[in-house]
Amino acid sequence: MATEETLVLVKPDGVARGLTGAILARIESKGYSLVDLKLVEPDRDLLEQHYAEHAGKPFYEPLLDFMMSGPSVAIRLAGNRVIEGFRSLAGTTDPTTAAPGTIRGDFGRDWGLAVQQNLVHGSDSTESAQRELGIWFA
Ligand code: IDP
Ligand code: MG
Repeated sequence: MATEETLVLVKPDGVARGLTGAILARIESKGYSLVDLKLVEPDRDLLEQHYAEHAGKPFYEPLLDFMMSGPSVAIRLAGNRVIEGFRSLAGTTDPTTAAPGTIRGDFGRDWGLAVQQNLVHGSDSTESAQRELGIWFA
């Protein structure tokens, strides 16, 4: 099987709370390879492409505002089965119920906002990974 790549983002809440290092440590400890990494302040156009599947949902506008509230760290991450492996490290979407031991479960909580601030993004399929890497690492 060819080595896979995924897009990981440390979202603005993770960067603002100083958790980038802790999150990168988990990724590196798991054994995945950092291929490229940069601090990005995405504009609305980039985020509309990235989150196209969520357009029209109640949390869509709050999500875009949140993602424009500060820089994110974008990571091109490689390894066999890294797409599902990073999603497993991240935990489920809602940080309140994400399993302890996961990034979202250990570092996240409900802040009473319209959008779940859940620290990280990870692509959910090979198609999404290729599409999203093209957007963030154009
Ligand atoms: P994922 O990041 O776990 O793949 P998605 O369903 O793709 O979750 O949603 C994208 C992002 O939108 C989530 O990470 C979260 O920040 C936000 N989000 C998703 N569902 C909700 C919701 O029901 N309420 C508030 N925010 C949400
Ligand atoms: Mg998703």
